[in-house]
Amino acid sequence: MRQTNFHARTAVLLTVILLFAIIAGCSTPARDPLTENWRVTVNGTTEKVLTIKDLKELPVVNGHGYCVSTTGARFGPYTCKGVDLRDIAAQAGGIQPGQQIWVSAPDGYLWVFDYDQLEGRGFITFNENLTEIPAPPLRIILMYEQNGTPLSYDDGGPARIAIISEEPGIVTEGSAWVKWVDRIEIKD
Ligand SMILES: Nc1nc2c(c(=O)[nH]1)N[C@H]1C(S)=C(S)[C@@H](COP(=O)(O)O)O[C@H]1N2
Ligand SMILES: [Mo]
Repeated sequence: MRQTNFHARTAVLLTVILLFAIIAGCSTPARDPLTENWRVTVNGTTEKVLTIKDLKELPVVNGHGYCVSTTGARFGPYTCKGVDLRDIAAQAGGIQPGQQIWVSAPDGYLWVFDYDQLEGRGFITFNENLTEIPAPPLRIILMYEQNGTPLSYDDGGPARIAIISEEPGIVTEGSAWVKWVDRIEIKD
């Protein structure tokens, strides 16, 4: 009898612990230290450091992105969500005609965008068969979501440059799609 009671209480206790574990597991979002510790420094006439939360509070831009590497491999098509690079520049004094934006990453990779490109002009674009086509209006964004999910590290996350258009099927050069962005500088 004593033994049975003991087993019954142990069973109840274990069930309660299990339930707590399940509830905790469901309500606590999966911690992602890489994203939590990520920062991007925006440097212009002033300097501002943004967290992923700060980035997500800036005006949201959605569009279609598709890129091709120098070896001809295509990545995409993706739906891309992020923040217009001009809105990020505005966090550090903004960008004037004639200025450039230098975007870099911890691996030392750097890509430069001129003012025209920030306005969506001056990019080389291709169709899906990699035939060069006239460019539709484009936008440069710092993307934090790809195909509706947070950008993974392998895809250049937490945040990566994407060149997007309203219409799908527009392929741009992959070299501009800077991965793991941690620094954005406005230069004369
Ligand atoms: N930080 C960083 N971003 C980068 C690169 C790099 O070496 N470092 N390579 C670029 C080049 S040349 C291409 S073609 C694409 C490749 O994208 P993928 O790695 O998603 O295939 O990323 C671009 N972004
Ligand atoms: Mo590339």
